[in-house]
Amino acid sequence: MAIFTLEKNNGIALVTMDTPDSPQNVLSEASQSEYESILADIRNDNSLKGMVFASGKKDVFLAGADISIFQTIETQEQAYESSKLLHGMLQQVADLPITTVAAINGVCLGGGLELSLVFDYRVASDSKSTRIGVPEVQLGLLPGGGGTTRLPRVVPLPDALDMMLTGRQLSASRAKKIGLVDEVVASSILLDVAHNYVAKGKPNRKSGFKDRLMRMSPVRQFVISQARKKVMSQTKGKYPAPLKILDTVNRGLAMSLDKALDLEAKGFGELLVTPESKQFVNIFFATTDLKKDTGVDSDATARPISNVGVLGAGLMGAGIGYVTVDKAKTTVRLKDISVEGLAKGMAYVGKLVDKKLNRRRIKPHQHQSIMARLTGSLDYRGFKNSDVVIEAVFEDLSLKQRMVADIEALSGNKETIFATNTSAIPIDDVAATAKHPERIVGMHYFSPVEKMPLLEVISGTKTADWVTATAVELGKKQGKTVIVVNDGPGFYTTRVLVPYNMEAVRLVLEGVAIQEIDNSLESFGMPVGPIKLMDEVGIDVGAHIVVTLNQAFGDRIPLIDGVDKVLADERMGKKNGKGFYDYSEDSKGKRVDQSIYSVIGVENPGRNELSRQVIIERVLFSMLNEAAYCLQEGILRSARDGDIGAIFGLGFPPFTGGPFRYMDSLGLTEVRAKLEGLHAEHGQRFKPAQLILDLAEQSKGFYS
Ligand code: 3H9
Repeated sequence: MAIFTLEKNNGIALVTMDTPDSPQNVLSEASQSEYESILADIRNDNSLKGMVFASGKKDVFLAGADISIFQTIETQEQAYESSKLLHGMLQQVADLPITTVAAINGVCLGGGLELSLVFDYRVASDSKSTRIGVPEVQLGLLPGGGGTTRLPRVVPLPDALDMMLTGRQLSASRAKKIGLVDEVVASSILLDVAHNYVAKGKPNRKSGFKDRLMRMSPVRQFVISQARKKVMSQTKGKYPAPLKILDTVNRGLAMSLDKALDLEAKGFGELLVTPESKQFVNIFFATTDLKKDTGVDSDATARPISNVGVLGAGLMGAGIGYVTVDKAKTTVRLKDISVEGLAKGMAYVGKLVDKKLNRRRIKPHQHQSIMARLTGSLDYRGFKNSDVVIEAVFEDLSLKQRMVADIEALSGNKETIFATNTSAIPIDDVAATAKHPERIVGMHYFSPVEKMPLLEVISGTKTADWVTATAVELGKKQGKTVIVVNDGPGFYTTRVLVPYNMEAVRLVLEGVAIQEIDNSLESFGMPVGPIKLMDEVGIDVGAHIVVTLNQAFGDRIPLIDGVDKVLADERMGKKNGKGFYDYSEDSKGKRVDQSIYSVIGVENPGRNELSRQVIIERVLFSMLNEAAYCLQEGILRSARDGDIGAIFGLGFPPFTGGPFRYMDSLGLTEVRAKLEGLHAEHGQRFKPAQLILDLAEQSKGFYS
């Protein structure tokens, strides 16, 4: 079956792209020859006065170039050629003497937008699925199908840069506002309107004075340098793609279109072979895989969910409530023990929905229906019909167990799932007193829930597969990337964080300056350093988990007396304004609180001037080794889940591909040697996971 169909009517050619047996349209080798023969047909038909290009798919216009091809490209030259090839294909439309119109309905990304840029007109549907953007930067690439060249010639430079540097996807109305599309219409009339555009003939697009000024050297240089500053502060120069985009746009705007396209192809070639881009592509396919993963190995499926109960209206509970009413579009009953707590939680949800309205992401009637899905209560009224109840209360085992009993008593014959949102309490412990332990599951959300992309679902020893699958499905509907892990102290994300944080505290006790430790890990690519992170998460929370892990793993995760001293000084971190950092008005957490050193008995802080390399190795390898233990013990189902969990849950630098991909890139022999060295010098806590030793022995990696 063909990818493209061509119909001619009244002098207008309608080209429809509809890749058979695929949910997506992508530009691939398979589509190239068909595309060229259709264009040759159009070119040679003198009776035609126009061409309309549309998609036959309901929610997709064109998702860009086929990303899987990038995995087969080995050299810069091959990548350069693939960009040139696409340029050539698109130029054939640009060169047509007839009027051309792209009718955009559904996602129009990367090469999809680049294709539409060579058309005389772009008309888009107002459908929610119409999202227009150049997400190449998220693959460590630049838009190599004419994006860096044509986009800043079509829309104002700051808008073009914003799109290219963030990969932001615009709604049709936003695209219209910046001049990226000519008109936005209902999808039912999209094709008719597109056909009408042919009568307008070729447009005479002269850019306005402001746009021309923007492209002139001094103004352009200023805009670019401001953007570069922002990129550097956000990425610390760790990501080659945004910097290459800026350089290519800057130089390209001073060139003819042809020369600029060639420069773009060179930049694309350089980026595609970087290790960073390879890892981003791996992440793309890992997250795509996870979208299809039910989370269980059996063929158990998720049950439908209409009502969700949330226990506890604090920041966590309210956040869970919000993503459930907004994204999952499911009714939520939110319960708290105090009127104030409940009111605060409901207001929190309200504020987030208001924000969407104010930003015109939703219409007033949608605001109303989202809010109508949320009700609150101080008792269990309304919980009887819950399909899933998620508790988001304190980390207190007996409180959680009491809630399980309450819900079991209420639900009668209904098989209500009880999901516990805990970061470390084993699910089997919560289920220990339950009548139906098979209906207990862990759903570990990250704070703030509305922003953090990960959900770690924890399957207890007795959790039924349908329960795990339902929790996974609910998480996906809430917009989360979901990994499923097996039960154990700290599960996966918390467990790997503990040795990482503790090693950092140990360095402080050895006299290394706190700021230097945090700077070192940030220079590796972590979003915040480990000590700062402890302040953010709550030192009390961290300290509690260390004890749990120490009980489970003994010498491998030893206790540190420094943490007790911090707590004894009533320092819980950011939440009570006292921690390792100074939260006074003039510092606001930016500076280390120097008094912390005497609290933990460190004299002459900073006396130990370890190199960044040594600091990074000690702290990082604590995490890497623990991640390997989690895979070895079956806490993790796969290295893929470990990578995605660490990147989306802990901010592990995405350009490394995650802890497992990173270890693979170092080579397991190297990882083993490092760990053995650390083990010999610092003792049991660096004892290498057997899995690392085995893989190194077999000259294998986690993925190979
Ligand atoms: C580019 O265009 C470079 C040019 O500038 C220059 C070139 C020289 N390629 O995510 P889903 C597959 S770079 C290959 O579950 P959704 C996906 O793997 C490209 N495959 O659906 C999956 O396959 P499978 C710039 C792709 O509805 C299936 O489609 N474009 C591509 O949740 C369903 O995907 C992008 O970065 C692709 N381009 O989300 C867009 N796109 O079923 C990347 C999708 O076998 N794509 N697939 O596992 C996306 O963001 C989302 O997939 C999309 C749909 C929003 C389109």
